[in-house]
Amino acid sequence: MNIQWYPGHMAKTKRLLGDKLKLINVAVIVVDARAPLSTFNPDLKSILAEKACMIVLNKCDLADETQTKLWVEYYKKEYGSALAFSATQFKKGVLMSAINNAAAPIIKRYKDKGMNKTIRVLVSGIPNVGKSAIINRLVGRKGAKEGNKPGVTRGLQWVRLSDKLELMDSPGLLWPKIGSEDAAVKIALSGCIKQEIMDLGELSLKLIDILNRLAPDAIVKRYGVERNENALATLESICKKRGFLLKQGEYDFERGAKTLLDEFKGGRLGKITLESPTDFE
Ligand SMILES: Nc1nc2c(ncn2[C@@H]2O[C@H](COP(=O)(O)OP(=O)(O)OP(=O)(O)O)[C@@H](O)[C@H]2O)c(=O)[nH]1
Ligand SMILES: [Mg+2]
Repeated sequence: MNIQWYPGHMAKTKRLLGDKLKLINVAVIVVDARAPLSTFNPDLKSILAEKACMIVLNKCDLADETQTKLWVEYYKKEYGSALAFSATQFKKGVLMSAINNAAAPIIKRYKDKGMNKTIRVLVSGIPNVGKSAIINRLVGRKGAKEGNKPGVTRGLQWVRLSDKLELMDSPGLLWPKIGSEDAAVKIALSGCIKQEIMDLGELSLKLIDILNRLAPDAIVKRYGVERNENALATLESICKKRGFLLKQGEYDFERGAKTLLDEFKGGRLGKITLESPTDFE
């Protein structure tokens, strides 16, 4: 299953980010709370090695609460600062204070030197994790373009937050070769890879297998179908229940697959996290 996606604009963004790096004081790295490690871009670790970093597990409104807590602890140990957030459900307070905390020592250092400089905060991460939504939540207006598909933001963009702070929105960045298929599947299931390049039928069968393991009742509850270990049979039952039929009376698997994937991404199957820190021990 080929779900590698590294178009030219990502390579260009990586280059541009490298050029702008000396201007950045704080880096907010956004991951998807439903797959917090798989949606963390390892390239950013090296780019941002010397910066004050903070990991934001966004879309936590769609994730399992217990798992989110474990992941916040994991990232706190790893990077010092991490928090769960929802750009669509939370007020900006928790995130704002975390950014202010990260900025405070830098502001003080400038002040001690008699300088009154703007602190620049980069918001970075893979496509569609909610970077622009987070910026909009922080500034309280739609200063950055958002959209329910990956690859919306093109080019780096500064958005002023206050007289002291400036935020930089950046296009989602994947990396040239996603190591494991397991990670690629979770990235795809979180909506971070362009749909057009994927085999949605195959992806939906993988989702059914994962759900059978992690949340065995989710599909049964949502679609009123019988539990079945066979993914294809399950997809068929979903099509049957929803009346997804083609003219010749065959099942419209494509429509079934797309519906299942969209409803999972939209949180309609429940708050489900696809990986746990213990999976990686
Ligand atoms: N449920 C939920 N949806 C969110 C959250 N944050 C963002 N979204 C939605 O996720 C989609 C992507 O958000 P964007 O802010 O455009 O994501 P991005 O990371 O800037 O994406 P690119 O610019 O394409 O890299 C939009 O439809 C948002 O409304 C969240 O916390 N919870
Ligand atoms: Mg964006």
